[in-house]
This record gives sequence, structure tokens and C-alpha cells, in this order.
Amino acid sequence: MTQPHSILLTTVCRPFGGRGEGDSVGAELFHAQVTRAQGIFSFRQIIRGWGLDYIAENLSSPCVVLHYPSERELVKEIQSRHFDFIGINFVVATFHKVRRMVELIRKHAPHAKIVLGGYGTVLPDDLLLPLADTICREEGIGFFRKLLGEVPDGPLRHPYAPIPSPSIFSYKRPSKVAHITSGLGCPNGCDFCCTSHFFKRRYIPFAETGQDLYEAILHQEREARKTGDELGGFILIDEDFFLQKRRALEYLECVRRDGRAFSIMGFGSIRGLSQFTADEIAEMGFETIWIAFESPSANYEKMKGREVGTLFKELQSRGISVLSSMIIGFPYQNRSDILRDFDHLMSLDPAFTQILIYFAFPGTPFYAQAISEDRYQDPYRENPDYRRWDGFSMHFKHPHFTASELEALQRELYRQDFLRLGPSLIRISQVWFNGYLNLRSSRNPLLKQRAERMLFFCRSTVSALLPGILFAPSKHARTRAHKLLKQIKHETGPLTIGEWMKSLGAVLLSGWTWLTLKLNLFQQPRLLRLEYNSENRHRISGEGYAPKLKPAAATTAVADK
Ligand code: B12
Ligand code: SF4
Repeated sequence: MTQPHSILLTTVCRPFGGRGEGDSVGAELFHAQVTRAQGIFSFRQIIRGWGLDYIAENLSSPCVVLHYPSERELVKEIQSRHFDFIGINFVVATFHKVRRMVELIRKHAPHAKIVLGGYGTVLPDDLLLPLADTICREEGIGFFRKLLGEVPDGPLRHPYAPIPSPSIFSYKRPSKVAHITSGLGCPNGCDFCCTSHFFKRRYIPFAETGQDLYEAILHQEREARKTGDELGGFILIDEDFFLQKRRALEYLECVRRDGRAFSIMGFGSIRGLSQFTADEIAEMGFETIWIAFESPSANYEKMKGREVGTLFKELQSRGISVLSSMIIGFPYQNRSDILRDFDHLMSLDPAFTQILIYFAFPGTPFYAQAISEDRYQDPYRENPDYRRWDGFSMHFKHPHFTASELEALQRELYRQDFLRLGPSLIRISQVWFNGYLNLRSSRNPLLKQRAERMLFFCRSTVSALLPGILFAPSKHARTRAHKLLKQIKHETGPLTIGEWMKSLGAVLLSGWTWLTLKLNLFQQPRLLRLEYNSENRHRISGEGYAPKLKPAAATTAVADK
């Protein structure tokens, strides 16, 4: 039996968006990267650093986790008690914050051992070693267990670590979204991909079987019930969930057996998704799937499978919205190549779009290539400023673009996405509505149930269509919102007085949202502080609480075919 240690795990400190920092680097996915050009229509959702919750949940020592503390809050925490280890999660773009945090830790807790972890550790030792006692460049639970003398490959527990449901027009929905990581890493090995190469193209399962995953989801539900949280759905972190075919099919079997699907947002490649029919994917409960579009001519393995247009259409017709990400700035691309790809993507009508500039993290084949071919531009070659390792700046010399030209084109494409397809809220409502129409007469009980869920989603956001009709950025988008509202009313009945009142409320709230954006008010995350394995925790991990999962220490080298 080892002596318990006292551990503090923290994300990097807020505030975000300081001088020289990329404006996408913060605590949000939608507003920072995906719906960033959508103004008052942008989705808002603070996402926590789940890696830290996973580590804390799986240690036996008491552990405090801080998500997005200010420097003052961090100092207050480290002064409040003795911590043996202080772990910091960071990415390359937030490395500069680590320097400052380490300064504070060394001043206020000089005895504490500093552990650096997360994907920022792809940076070289000469930068990191002076700041750390230990660096974790692997799966963090096993690593931390080893560090503390615990059994590294003991059973793995999924923490209950929910985040708020996405909000729009400053209206905070009461429900939460739970999170599960079913695995880390990805065997696809795209040349630019940090996570795939971080784990050397191995897949590290956190849920070995479909039954494990299903159990983990039920466990989240039970925890939500205990805590009094209303759960709106689940975010499933797994770079390419559908590539693990056997596990996904087993999961489907569990859903079919119990006749109950959970709403899931997840990630899947064309290659992985093509192993399933759209009905199967819908039966599993997926509501939103992040599918990389990149550039079809880039020819990545992950893009091989069903024709992208057919796949998108099939999914959308079952009420599954697609978040699609495009990369621009491949060396072979000139302006018209990029515009052609973009037109193609727009024709697929994704509910959400992300457009990033091709760039390379240390440790990837593309990074090695860029160094050997001397492709970095001067400011990024010697002593680079890592704050802009964010997908919104171009680091390389390009035959057809200067950095500012490509960055301007990226901004223009985000604007075009918004103008042409309209607010994501309308796009996603359209998908739900079509899903409802297509599935309502299905003889498959799970799909019929899904139609009911789509109808519920549609009606519960119908009030938000009025701001779309009034303020969407183009005539086309306003007409789209108007037409959708008419169709919904036609098929599902007129708006109730309550819905009309809410519609007016949404208009007022959209004015308030405009003001808060304009004045930059309430845009930072707040501190989320949690205690794990301690008396003070609102729920104590222990016997009877852990789902029965197999040890997750083993790594799987290849995906199921
Ligand atoms: C969710 C997510 C976010 C969320 C939450 C961020 C956060 N605070 O963690 C949001 C949307 C806010 C976000 C933003 C950004 N993100 Co992000 N994000 C992810 C994503 C999709 C999942 C991370 C996750 O939760 N995984 C599940 C947990 C359980 O696993 P994990 O994080 O890997 O943690 C495990 C190990 O890595 C390790 N570990 C992690 N932290 C620590 C700390 C210690 C002390 C130890 C010992 C171990 C350890 O142990 C954990 C358990 O095994 C990853 C891609 C991916 N699939 O991993 C990208 C990723 C981490 N993001 C990335 C980037 C670039 C960004 C942004 C810069 C994007 C931008 N343009 O602004 C910003 C930075 C914001 C910020 N404040 O850091 C890159 C990082 C690459 C790099 N080397 O820098 C990734 C890898 C995506 C990619 N493939 O490029 N992101
Ligand atoms: S499919 Fe996605 S996660 Fe996998 S290697 Fe390619 S970019 Fe990375």
C-alpha cells in the first residue's frame, strides 16, 4: 500500500485572447473555431480539460482539478495546502502560459514536483525540461499511477465530467452534456496529425468492448441522476470511433437489446463510417458527427470509402448533422483549387464548418518534411512564437500565397459559409426536421423513437428561428429560416402562445448577445474546481461506483477491418 500523495492538476490559466495570442485559443470549440463568423448566432459552450478528470478519477490519492483558473486562483489553491505533484495540461499554442505558471508554482510551492502533460509535450526537451520535473508523453493515467507507485494497468473508471449544453443567444439551457472517451490515438496516421503520431499510430482503448462503452454511458446517466443533472446528450471522444468496427457493432447490439439510444456527438472518418449503413449509425444514436472533408484531392486514407456526397446525404436524411472540417494551404493548392473544394463542401450543406490552415506539429511526418525542406517562414524558423500554432496562421512558404493572403482567404471562407448556408442553428434544425419526416413511419423501433427525438429537438428550438428570419446574414439564409418555420408549422402544428413568447424573448436576447460580443463582456470561462478521492467531494469514487471495465493499459496497434 503506497502513501497517498496530494495532487493538483490544472489546465492553463485564463484569461485567453491576450496580446499576441490567437483569438481561437480559449475554452470553446464552437465559438472559437466552428461558428466563429456567426456573430449572435454562434454556439457557446465551455469545454473542460477532460484528460485531467480522467487522471484524477483513476488515482487513489486525493486530487484537486482546476479548469481554467486565473493566476490568482491558481496561487490561492497552491497556497491553501501542500501539494506533492502539480500537473499542467497544455497544447503548443498555450505553452507560453506554462512558463508563467511554473514561475508561480516555483515561488509559492517550491517543494512540489511539476509534471507537464498533454499534446504540448511534443515540444522539444530543451524547452520543456527547464520547466518540469517530469514530462508525460504517453497515456496519462498509467503514467501518473506509475509516478505514484500505484498499479499502472488497474481498472479504468470514466469520470462524470459533464459540460453545459451549447447555448445560443445567451440563453443557458438547464441541461448538460456528459463526456466519455472511448479511446486515444488513431491508426490512420495523416501526415499533419498530432494525436495519431503522439501515440505512434496506436489506438489506446478506454472502452474495450461495445458493452463496456454502453455500461460507461449508463454509469454517466446514473451519476447525472444522483447529482440532479438533466442530461441532453453525450460527447464521445475518439478520433475515429467507427474504425473499431467490432466494438461499434457490439455497442449497436446493446442499444438494440435495450431498445434505447442515447444522443451522441462523435468523430468519424469516411473510411470508418463507410463500414456501417446510415441506419445503423442513426440507431446507435449519433446526432452530430465530425467528419473531415480536408481536400478530396489530398488523398488521405481516411477519405477512402463511400462517396462523400452520398455519405453526407444519407446521414443527414436520418437526422444526423455533419460538422465538416476543411484544410486549406496544401502546397499544391492555388486559390481556384481551394475555392473549388470549398464550393464542393458548401454543396454538401454541413450543419457546421471548420476551416483550418495546413500546419505541422512537432512529431508529425509533415513537420519533419517541412524542416528538411526548409519550408518554415522566417518568424517560425528560429525561436518560433508558438502562440500561433492554432490553425489560423500560415507558417510555411507557399508557391501561391503569402501568409496574409491565405489567412485572409480563410476569413473569407468562414464568412461565405455563414452567408451561403446561414446560421448553424437553422442548418441543424433543418437536419432534425428532415430526420423526423424520413423516419416517422419507420418500422424500426429505434428509428421511430429517433423521429420522436428529432421532433422534440425541432419544437424545442423553433422559437430560435425568429431571430434567424430577422437577422440571418443574407436574403438566402433568412428565406431558409422562414421556409423551415413554415414547414415545421405545416407538419407539426402552429406555434403555441408560449412558443411565440419565447420567439420574442429570443429576439431580445439576440440584441443582448450582440451587445456582450461588441463590448467583450462575459467572454472568459470561469474557474471549475473539483476534488477527487477526498472527503470534500460531492461524490466519492469507490467500491460500487466504478463500472466494470477491463484494464485499458493494453494498446491496440491496428483498427478492426
Ligand atoms: C476537447 C479538445 C479541446 C477543448 C478542450 C481543451 C482542453 N482544455 O483540454 C477545446 C475546444 C477548448 C480545445 C481548444 C483547443 N485545442 Co483542442 N482538442 C480537444 C480534443 C478534441 C480532445 C481532447 C480530450 O479531451 N481528449 C480526451 C482526454 C481524456 O484525453 P487527452 O486530452 O489526450 O488526455 C490524456 C493524455 O493526453 C494525458 N494528458 C493530458 N493532459 C495531461 C496532463 C498531465 C499533467 C499528464 C500527466 C497527462 C496528461 O493523459 C490523459 C489521459 O490519458 C483534442 C484532439 C484529441 N482527440 O485528443 C484537441 C487538441 C488537444 N486540441 C488542439 C488544439 C490545437 C487546440 C487549440 C489551440 C485550437 C485553436 N485553434 O484554438 C485550442 C487550445 C485551447 C486551450 N485552452 O488549450 C490540438 C493540440 C495539438 C498540439 N500539440 O498543440 C489537438 C490534439 C487537436 C489536434 N489534433 O490538432 N480543444
Ligand atoms: S483520421 Fe483524423 S485523427 Fe486520424 S490520423 Fe487522420 S487527422 Fe488524425
